[in-house]
Amino acid sequence: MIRLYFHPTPNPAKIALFLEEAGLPYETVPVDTSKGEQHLPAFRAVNPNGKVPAIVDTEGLGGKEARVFDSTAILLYLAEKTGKFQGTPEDRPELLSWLLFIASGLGPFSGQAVHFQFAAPEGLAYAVNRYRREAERHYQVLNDHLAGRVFIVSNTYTIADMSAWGWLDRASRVLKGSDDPLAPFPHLKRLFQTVDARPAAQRARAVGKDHDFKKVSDEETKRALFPSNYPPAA
Ligand SMILES: N[C@@H](CCC(=O)N[C@@H](CS)C(=O)NCC(=O)O)C(=O)O
Repeated sequence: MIRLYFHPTPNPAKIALFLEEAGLPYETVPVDTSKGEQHLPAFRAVNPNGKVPAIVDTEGLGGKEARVFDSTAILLYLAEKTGKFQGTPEDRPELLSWLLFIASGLGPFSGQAVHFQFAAPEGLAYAVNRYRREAERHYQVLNDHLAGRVFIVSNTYTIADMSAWGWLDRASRVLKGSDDPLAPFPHLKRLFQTVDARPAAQRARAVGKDHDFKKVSDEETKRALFPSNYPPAA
């Protein structure tokens, strides 16, 4: 059994997608990051970095319980465990390259673009411009790679596509104000639509719907999500 520590945000969504695609039995454990539940000691024992997603696999290697945190680590772990969605051994260099491109570039720049347009104080035009442009630049790199391809790696559906789907789903927030944010990136848009049309993607979207996650963004939320903006408690 796998326990998925979850909040309805892009990085956990990737793991929900994998679990639904692979048909692995799992239990969802809600972590309401707007209430600060990511900082509770019980969750920190699963992810010392205090972010979702994380998983506990009660039947890890040799039957030993294993925790895994960070969406890319989890995708690689689950792909290795199941032998699914990782392409062939020859695909490994491309798979790792694109996974890390998303993990260290497309994802974080998208996240910062959202932060500076929706959460930061107004008037930080330099930051908004920088993160939007960097998100767009990463979109362009992946878009160019996808010309003439169906999927990111070797025309096979892999964890790299799942990883991209999690963040491309938020393109309208990354490129705030655009009605069709992926239109300038037609190959990327096609990839997103191909993954999004899969039945497992629809099931992944339903994960956590039965939980009443906090929706309002108040002082508690800001302190929970951006603790480094506040001086440490005396
Ligand atoms: N590199 C991490 C990033 C995880 C991350 O930033 N998760 C967000 C949700 S998408 C989160 O937990 N935010 C709450 C917080 O930062 O306190 C991954 O890919 O899993």
